[in-house]
Amino acid sequence: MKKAHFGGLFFVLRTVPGLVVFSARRRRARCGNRDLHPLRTIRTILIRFTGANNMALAAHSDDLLASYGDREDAMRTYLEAGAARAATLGNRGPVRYGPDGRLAGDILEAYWRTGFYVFTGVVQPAELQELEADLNAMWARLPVTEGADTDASGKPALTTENEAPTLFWSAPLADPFGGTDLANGRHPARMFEPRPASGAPAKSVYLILGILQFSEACLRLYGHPDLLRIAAAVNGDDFTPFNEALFVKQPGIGASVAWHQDGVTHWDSPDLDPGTHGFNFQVQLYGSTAANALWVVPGSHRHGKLDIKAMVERAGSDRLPDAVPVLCAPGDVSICNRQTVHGSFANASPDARVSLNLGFHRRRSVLGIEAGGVHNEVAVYDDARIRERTRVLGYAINARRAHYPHEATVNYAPLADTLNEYPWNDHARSDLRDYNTLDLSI
Ligand SMILES: O=C(O)CCC(=O)C(=O)O
Repeated sequence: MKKAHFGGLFFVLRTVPGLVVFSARRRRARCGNRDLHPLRTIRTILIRFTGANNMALAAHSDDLLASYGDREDAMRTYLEAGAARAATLGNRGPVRYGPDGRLAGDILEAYWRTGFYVFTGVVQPAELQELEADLNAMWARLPVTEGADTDASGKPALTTENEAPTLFWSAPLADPFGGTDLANGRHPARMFEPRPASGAPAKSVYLILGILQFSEACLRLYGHPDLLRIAAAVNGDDFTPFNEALFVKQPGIGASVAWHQDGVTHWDSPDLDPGTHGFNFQVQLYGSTAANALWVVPGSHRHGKLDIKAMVERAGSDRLPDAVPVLCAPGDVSICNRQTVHGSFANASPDARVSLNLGFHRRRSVLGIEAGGVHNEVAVYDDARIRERTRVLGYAINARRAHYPHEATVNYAPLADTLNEYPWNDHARSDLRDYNTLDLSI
């Protein structure tokens, strides 16, 4: 562990050899107060992706930092204040279990109080390296431009055979959803779009759905015993899948995700409670900083559907006053309640964020519900549909067991008697194609 002191705040950064090395350059002496800005002081000196979209861009020049224009000072103050508020919430630490083997009660209390929790050090460096290698290989196979059939090397691109929606593209530092009717209009206010550096690609991928079909390392993480135990503690032993996605916030390019609440179906239900629309894990490959993190308004999951447009208008900008960044080191895993008001700013910083989202629901929130339309077709989520979608978790658990035969295993109750029906083999690999058409999206 290494402690670095940035602009009056302590950030605890773990350094994973060969993956990511952070260095802090305190340039206040040279440049005065401007250097308090995390966008200026945190420098990623080794993040190397290769491939068609050039994930690293290697473009962490000061050009990026001019892009906030006259908002730069306000943004700097906001990022620092948000990180300081996050440090007071008491909702981070290693995964702990009680004597009964269930997730520790104080962790659950902190999650239900704030709407999110950061589990530190869940994914070990060796597994992170496998994840990075897989994602590098996948990234090199993306279509060379939006709609192209081939990757940068002229071979058929990763997604040419897919019918389900997979790749989401954005102009650099843009807000593709904010203020539009997309996704049921759930991103009602547009985020500030900083000016990208010259030379940024016209468009690049920032979100990949159905990610488990493209990466066995991601699939294996889906069956991680700690993740399954946390999901059982939050959503009950009979929890169900929701969807899985990869958010990529490339330095100087990554799109914003405008403030939103995720749920669709149950907002007007008399039975609505803070857990009704489930939660998402985010597994962090490179960690996150105030400048590139997911931000959450703590406690907002307890107040039903909120008027986000009015919140932004009251704030006078997209800098919601109470929001905090979900700060992570590489290998940390956060859970975020889908009913919280959450979002992320365009990544004008020099640091990449690569987050694997794994979403889960309570079975009773999903069973018998007619839903869909955001991630896939509208359908009734009956028992057969839930079982079919859950097979992906069966593959994940078996793929993980085969890869890590000495790891303690965990029982996922709904597959307790049928897990061996989902062996991880070539049939399973092809069965995953377009599995996300069956996502359980509520
Ligand atoms: O990671 C991000 O920037 C956005 C994530 C998000 O909106 C979500 O998990 O629902």
